[in-house]
Amino acid sequence: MSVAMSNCGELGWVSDRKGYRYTTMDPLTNAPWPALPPCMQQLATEAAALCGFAGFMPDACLINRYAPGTRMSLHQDKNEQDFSAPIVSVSLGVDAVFQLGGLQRSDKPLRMGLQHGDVVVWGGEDRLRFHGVLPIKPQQHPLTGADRINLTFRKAG
Ligand code: MD6
Ligand code: FE
Repeated sequence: MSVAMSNCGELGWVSDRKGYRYTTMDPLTNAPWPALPPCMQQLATEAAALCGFAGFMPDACLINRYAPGTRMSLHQDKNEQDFSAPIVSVSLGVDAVFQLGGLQRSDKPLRMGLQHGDVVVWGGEDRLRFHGVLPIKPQQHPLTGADRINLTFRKAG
């Protein structure tokens, strides 16, 4: 099972034969990614500031849809240019269990439940921690049905 992905903002994250990278165009439409809605940019900037990262200006928002059974294995987010900017993650829809690990893949992760509306910010010395999502359990949410939507705001370029 894999996560369905799209993007909004100036840059979008794509994975293809050439590997993982950020592009200014959606390869499925050959058009620029849709603009980041101002209210969402503001939410990401305010959440980052509350966590000590003033002036966070995301240029990319990854949109991930997790169907039941879908997981994301432990990984680091390291395709961005500037690791001094945090990552802001907004969870919508059904519940998930987030794993927050250390700087080595082998470090034992802690588990955190994430519910509709939860926001996680990681940055500074924690920016490159391994993280992931356990398989989504079958459940229903009034707004998203069986799915979980995750938005991650980044300064990619
Ligand atoms: C989450 N998402 O879904 C965390 N990373 O709660 C991620 O860590 C993530 O959704 C890289 C690319 C897409 C993602
Ligand atoms: Fe990630």
